[in-house]
Amino acid sequence: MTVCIQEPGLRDGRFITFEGGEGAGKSTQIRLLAERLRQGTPYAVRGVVVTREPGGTPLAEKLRGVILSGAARQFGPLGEALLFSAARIDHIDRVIGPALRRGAFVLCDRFADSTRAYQGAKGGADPALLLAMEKVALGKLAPNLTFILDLPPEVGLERARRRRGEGEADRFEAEDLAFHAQLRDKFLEIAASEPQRCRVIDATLPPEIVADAIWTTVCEKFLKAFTDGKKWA
Ligand code: T5A
Repeated sequence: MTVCIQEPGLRDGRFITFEGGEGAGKSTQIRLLAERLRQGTPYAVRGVVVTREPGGTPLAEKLRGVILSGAARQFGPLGEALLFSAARIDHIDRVIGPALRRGAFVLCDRFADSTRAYQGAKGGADPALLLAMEKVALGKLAPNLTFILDLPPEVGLERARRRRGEGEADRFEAEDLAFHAQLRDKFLEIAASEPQRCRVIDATLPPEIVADAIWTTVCEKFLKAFTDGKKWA
């Protein structure tokens, strides 16, 4: 199963994850970045794969349904973390690993940092156990870049509430404000502890401004040689 980012076949692929609290704008930003990457960068040819967690494969999407319905809540945070990890292993095996080997750009809506933050929040699962589980699930795979879309939890929850209208809050949206405030702290802690990998983006700004900040970082990190030789709109 283990995917090794140092394998020659994986060298050209790029794995970018988007993290943050509820309603932070991850899906919106992934859509905008994918559009830009598909418009004439080398990745228009190599492929831009948009995917999400929990989910991304038929089996992982089934687990998503179970987890977000709240049916697995009785297992506790560690049990839920095991389910997220099982879904992640399938996702890496069937979608992320093969796409990176093809040299594609993989944009993933949430990944392992969400397990660290959500299942570790508010006296949840032991962080050391979560990290051990992460090592088992990921092997040597790690995102090349992680955007942490940061905003006050009240703002994100209100966006999520407005979007779902009359629909019910899911398993995690329904947690109290203290839980969501801890999530924000945990994501910022992860960013501070891994500054090479993580970029914190102010997600309260309008979507186009957030998209420009993300694009600038992606160009600097991955498209420098290409942008230097070409004029970009
Ligand atoms: N989870 C997940 C775990 O507990 N552990 C794990 O290991 C993993 C992988 C997934 C849930 O599972 C949990 C975390 C989550 O609770 P989900 O439905 O995928 O559930 O939930 P989210 O990932 O939180 O996705 P959302 O769809 O709620 O939020 P997004 O994708 O961050 O936000 P987006 O782009 O859909 O935007 C939300 C609304 O805000 C507007 C959009 O138009 C939309 O209406 N918006 C903005 N408004 C103003 N300014 C901006 N800059 C805006 N950007 C977007």
